[in-house]
Amino acid sequence: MSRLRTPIPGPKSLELQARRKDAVAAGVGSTLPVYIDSADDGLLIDVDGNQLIDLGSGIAVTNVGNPAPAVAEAVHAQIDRFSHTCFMITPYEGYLEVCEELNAVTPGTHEKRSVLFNSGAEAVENAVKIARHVTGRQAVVVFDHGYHGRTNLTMALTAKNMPYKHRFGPFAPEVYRVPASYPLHDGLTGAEAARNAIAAIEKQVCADNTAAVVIEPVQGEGGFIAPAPGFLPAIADWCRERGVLFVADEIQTGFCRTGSWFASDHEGVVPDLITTAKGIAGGLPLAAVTGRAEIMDAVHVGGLGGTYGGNPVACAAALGAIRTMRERDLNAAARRIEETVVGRLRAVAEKTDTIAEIRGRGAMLAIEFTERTPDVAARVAKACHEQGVVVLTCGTYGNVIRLLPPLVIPDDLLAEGLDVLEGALLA
Ligand code: PLZ
Repeated sequence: MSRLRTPIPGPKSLELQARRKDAVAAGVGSTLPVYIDSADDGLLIDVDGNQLIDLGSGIAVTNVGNPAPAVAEAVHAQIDRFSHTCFMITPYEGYLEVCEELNAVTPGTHEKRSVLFNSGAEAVENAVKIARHVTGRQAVVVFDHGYHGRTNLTMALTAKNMPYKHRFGPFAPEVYRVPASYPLHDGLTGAEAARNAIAAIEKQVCADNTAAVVIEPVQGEGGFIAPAPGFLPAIADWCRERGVLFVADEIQTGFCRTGSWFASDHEGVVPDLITTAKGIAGGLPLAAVTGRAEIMDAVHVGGLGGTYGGNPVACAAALGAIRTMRERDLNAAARRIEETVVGRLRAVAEKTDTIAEIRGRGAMLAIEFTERTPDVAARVAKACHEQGVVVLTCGTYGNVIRLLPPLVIPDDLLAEGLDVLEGALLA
């Protein structure tokens, strides 16, 4: 393929990979140890001059492109003015503007407030802090296949042991896990799956002890699992009736990824609190909790914060990213990507019995293989990587290939990436 100049990884990447072993802790992995030198909307260019087609967006981060002109411009302008003051010491307008945008674009027209952090895990931790504080209850309910981060509390919220939790315990208490809706595996309607989840909550904890239900509206790391229609609204209704806060973790699904601003929008679900990160700032570290004003304002002054939360450069990047989402109508772009990819992959699935399902929403799409072991997904991913196409795997059973292209990916580049994937699937 003309985009590749060397085998993958190339000689310079191999050199860096050897150097890395003596410098970087072994516990942090890399899906594809190809060292990146620059990027160009949908392409990652490595140190050997190879052009890789990016169908991962750095795990749903560079939704607006990489580098996105509006993000780069805003970052340059801000870093020349000031890099940091600490919002808790002397505030600045950019933080306010990001909160105003978040309050406007997140589901629901009620009055909202936001608070900014650095990473998704930190946002989830803080959503739980706020929920416990305002309800005076301690229990947090999460779901099978859920993923919420790698800090101590969020490891407890995360379902999968390996690699996230293995030998990292003890974990935070008062976390209860209940069945999710996984249509391919459980064959249940949304209402049936919700009844099971609610019955489990009532048996194991009871609403009176429950501060929050924390849920990804489309589960990400767990396998790109969209719940059966009706599941999310039924859980949200139960929460509302019982005074339990419904917390949507939209860290992977947010900011146009699923073809609407947030995945909760697809079923008209209005969360009490919503956590965001990843796509919010076009690659700079920023995260947020947004929620009902009366909940968010219930916490005492000084109870929320952090040195870098809402860093001015990250805020400038977020404003550039959100402007790009509006100007380029990236919700529509995500829906077009869905049409293209699903159409092509469903045709491929007809030709092989290794594929159990093609699914997803917008540009958050997945192939689940029939075998509930990682073998086929790993083989397909490896074949794609060797041909310069970055795809990721996921799933409780590791048997899912996920696609998260930047929403601005040119049509011909997406088609080229899919050609390679199709070849790998049918090999
Ligand atoms: N909630 C729904 O998807 C991050 C992490 C992959 P941080 N997902 C990718 C890995 O192996 O670490 C994520 C998410 C959802 C929370 C998080 C955590 O966000 O910014 O990685 O802390």
